Amino acid sequence: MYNRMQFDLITLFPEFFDSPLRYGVVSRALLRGAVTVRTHDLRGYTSDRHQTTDDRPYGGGEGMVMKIEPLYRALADIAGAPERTLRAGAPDPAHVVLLSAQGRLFDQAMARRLAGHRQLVLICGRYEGVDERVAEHLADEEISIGNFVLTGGELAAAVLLDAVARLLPGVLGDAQSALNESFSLPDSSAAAPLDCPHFTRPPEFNGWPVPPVLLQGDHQAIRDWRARAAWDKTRRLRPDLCPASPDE
Ligand code: 9D3
Repeated sequence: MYNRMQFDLITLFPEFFDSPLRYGVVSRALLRGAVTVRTHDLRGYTSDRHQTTDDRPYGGGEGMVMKIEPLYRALADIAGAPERTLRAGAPDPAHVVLLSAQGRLFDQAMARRLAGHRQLVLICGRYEGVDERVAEHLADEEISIGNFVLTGGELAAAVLLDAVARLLPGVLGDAQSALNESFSLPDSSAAAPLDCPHFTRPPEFNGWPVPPVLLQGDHQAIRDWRARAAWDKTRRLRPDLCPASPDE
């Protein structure tokens, strides 16, 4: 069968993930056993009466910082030796990701690499941040999903999980195979446009026509139109993905 993948989510809001896991391709992957997901309530790994998960920052300043001890205990429970250095010696170690606004930018190449692990542990931060010793000693890597400010790591973890799960063998049907698509080219530096625009019936709506070439059955003309339209739109909305024009 598939080499199924285990996700372990460490969070203060375990119920947060109920909805993202309930729909479409991801829910099917769960039903088919290609993916398993466990959520772990960080509060369950506190040891004080008040179940404290955060504390004031050393050196002063605004906001609270997520403490290392509950995260350490959660990792020990989920994946054995929490220290990255110790874990690295295990035969098939879990890969631990800290979601944080300071992390490396997530992209399709990272999703493909992460899909190669048997177990991914995702640490979702809250508050102003996470004690830096987590990134230094417990996590294998620190990932951000984009240059915008979220209120915590949960949404980012759900995004990462979605992007990775769909790449696992047997998750997508052949029809929507993840292989032949924009962003999953073997060499991301090779020039390639994003997907071309799509249309379906009716042929005209509200006075807005579908490009006539798509209705006429000339398959070479359709291929040519799609290639041009894909480049036109990519140039317009994603100039960062386009080869530099000769005059600049
Ligand atoms: C004073 C600066 N802080 C707030 C503006 C920094 C900050 C702290 C905590 C910014 C974001 C967060 C919470 N964000 C995440 O945990 C997070 C995140 C994100 O904010 N953007 C993109 N990816 C991610 S992954 C985790």
